[in-house]
Amino acid sequence: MELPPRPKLFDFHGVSMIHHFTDNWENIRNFQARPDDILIATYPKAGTTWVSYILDLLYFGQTAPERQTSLPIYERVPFLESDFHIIPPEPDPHPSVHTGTELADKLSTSPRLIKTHLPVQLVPKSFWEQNCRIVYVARNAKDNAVSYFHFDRMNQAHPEPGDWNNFLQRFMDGKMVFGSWYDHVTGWWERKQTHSKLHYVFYEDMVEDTRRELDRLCSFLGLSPSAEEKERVRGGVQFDTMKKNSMANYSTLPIMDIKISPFMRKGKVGDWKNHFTVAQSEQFDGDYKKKMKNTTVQFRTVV
Ligand code: PPS
Repeated sequence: MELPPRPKLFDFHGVSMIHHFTDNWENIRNFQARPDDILIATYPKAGTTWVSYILDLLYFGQTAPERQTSLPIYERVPFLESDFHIIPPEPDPHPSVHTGTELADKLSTSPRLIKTHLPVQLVPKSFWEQNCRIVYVARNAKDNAVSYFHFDRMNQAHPEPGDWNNFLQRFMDGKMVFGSWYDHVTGWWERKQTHSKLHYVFYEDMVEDTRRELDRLCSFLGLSPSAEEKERVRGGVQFDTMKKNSMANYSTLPIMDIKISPFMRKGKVGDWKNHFTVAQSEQFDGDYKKKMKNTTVQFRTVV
């Protein structure tokens, strides 16, 4: 398959974006959320797929086991702002196009699980009007940057990452697809203070104690699975299990070259130490303090 050229970043309402996530904007802006929809929101590479898989198993693991072998995660949990045709148009006179909004509209599950990387101010207003539950996952900036760097190497749909040093500078400048990490995690943190149905999860907490975070998630969602069921979910979402699972590891998307870097790459806290030089780390920390001085959100870079 011939791959399209790498896209360019541009400013979209003050956020760096690429056209794949803005071309369908009218439909995104006017998207009609339902009261029982669950929005999974993250900055890219913070643990979206992990939490998506957890929620999918919690809701549908027992009632629809065939999903587990036949439906990739990106079809179970539509990516709201994506206009990629992840399912190739059918060779018939009425080819189907599957943008994130179309996939979400076609979902027959209840609840619908929907993924977004949008910063809080760009989320379609119907999610707030319908008072939907939202799970926001945040990951420490250093590991998030490293994961994003490797993702941009393997994902033809994103701009070229360049070398690590330049990429890190761009990350600090907020010139990334979906904008500034700093604005994203703090914007959602502020919203949590007023939107009671927002559960803010840290990737580091999930790595440290998945059972505890599963319990917290269930309590937020109002679910009470049996102990066996919870263990089944926990087993299914362990890093090594998901890495081997072709329905979860994005090996079925041609736009991503998992030979360059796997989507399920390391799944660790602290891998940044293998990438940052001492000088880069010091510069990053100094800049971080300035950018994060007005927020109470705290991250851990080791567990
Ligand atoms: S995306 O493209 O934004 O949706 O990516 P996202 O799913 O948010 O993030 C991918 C990173 O999450 C790691 N991951 C996991 N870590 C631990 N356990 C499990 N089960 C798990 N599933 C996904 C994945 O490996 C990416 O992180 P890195 O550091 O690159 O390995």
